[in-house]
Amino acid sequence: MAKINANYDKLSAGYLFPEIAKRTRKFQQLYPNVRVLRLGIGDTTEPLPPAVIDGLYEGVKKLANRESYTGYGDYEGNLELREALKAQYQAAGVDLDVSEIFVSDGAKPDSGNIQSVFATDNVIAIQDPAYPVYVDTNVIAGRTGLYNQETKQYDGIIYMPCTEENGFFSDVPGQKVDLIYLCSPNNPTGAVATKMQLKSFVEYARTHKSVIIFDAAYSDYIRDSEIPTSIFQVEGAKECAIEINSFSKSAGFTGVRLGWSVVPKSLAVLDAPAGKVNALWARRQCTFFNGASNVVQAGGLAVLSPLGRQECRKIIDYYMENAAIIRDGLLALGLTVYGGDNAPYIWLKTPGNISSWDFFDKLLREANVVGTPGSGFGPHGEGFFRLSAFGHRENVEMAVENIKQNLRL
Ligand code: PGU
Repeated sequence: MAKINANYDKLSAGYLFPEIAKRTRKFQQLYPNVRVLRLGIGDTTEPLPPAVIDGLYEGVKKLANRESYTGYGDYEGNLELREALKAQYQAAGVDLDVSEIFVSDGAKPDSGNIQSVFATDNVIAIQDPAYPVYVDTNVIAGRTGLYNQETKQYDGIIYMPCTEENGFFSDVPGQKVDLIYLCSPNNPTGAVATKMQLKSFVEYARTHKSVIIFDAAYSDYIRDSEIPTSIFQVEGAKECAIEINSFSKSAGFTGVRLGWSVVPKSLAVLDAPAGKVNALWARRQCTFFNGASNVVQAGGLAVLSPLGRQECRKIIDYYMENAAIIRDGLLALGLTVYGGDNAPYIWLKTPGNISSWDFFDKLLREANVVGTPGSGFGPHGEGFFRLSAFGHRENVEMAVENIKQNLRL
């Protein structure tokens, strides 16, 4: 008789964003005439710029005749695209070989799948709060114990609390761990890691032969030139880190789907020669994944062209102006607000210490604005709330106005 993977039953709740969508639908059914303003999921809303559309068309046109038609591509991604990514890293002071770059269909699949090349008895450390994929995929893989209803933590995971006191970036773990998930600019807190902070993690990882999985999906939102856009800007990181990134937030590819991971050949792990993790990721990808869409990769190449970059930058600036509008509006109300400087997320403290989900209901009811409860990202997210800056300007402005006028504080 077939048995299910019982680890799924350990998951404490449904995936966060469908849960929010469900509650929003229910509200909308009750109040069909209310205009609900969505600042919940971090999903881009602006159309793709002309250079990128042209790139995608080029990809389509190549499929229209025999000479330029291509079917399955390289599992690791189109070489030209990997060369362009390599050049982008080079401009940021990071030298990579193209064989260290793996193109994928996004940072979510990569950040969820990467754990599969590591042993199940590795101890993992995760920022708390964090993008839920890191915890959930490790639960499903059997790398944790049960969910503890009291602590709201899974047994076996080392949580690194990200709090107001530490500026939402914790110190290195107090004990030895094997895999460390870091995200900067951070989802959900909007905090960024300084070079010194990343250096301390790189030193920790090299000492303990741990591997850092660094999610840089929002790197293009960094405004402060002192903040690293890649962990590989820290010396020694190529011996201890994997980096994951995406075209979703930098180029509006949330629905188009394209991302990449960097698995350095020099990554050192216990009992395996240098190059082993790179080889395992290549093996994993060519077994489970048939390469990113050729049309989409042509679009990705256009994103990385000088014109594409320029056009995408304008859209990022637009979202960052949204972030400033949200932040300033909430500050004017006297709320405690973080993030929004180097990230498209605003992280606010719920007024009157009410729970994150109570604030979700209150904000929806009183201001008709949908956001994301901080507790959905981990126990230290309780009492906080995330607002996304990825909306259309008029919706963002209306949301802030509604909050100002109608939220009862
Ligand atoms: N990594 C981080 C840190 C993210 O916040 C997100 C998206 C991704 C990866 C996904 O990148 P893709 O390249 O598009 O796969 N976070 C959004 C969307 C929610 C979701 O389920 O991915 C958010 O609102 O947190």
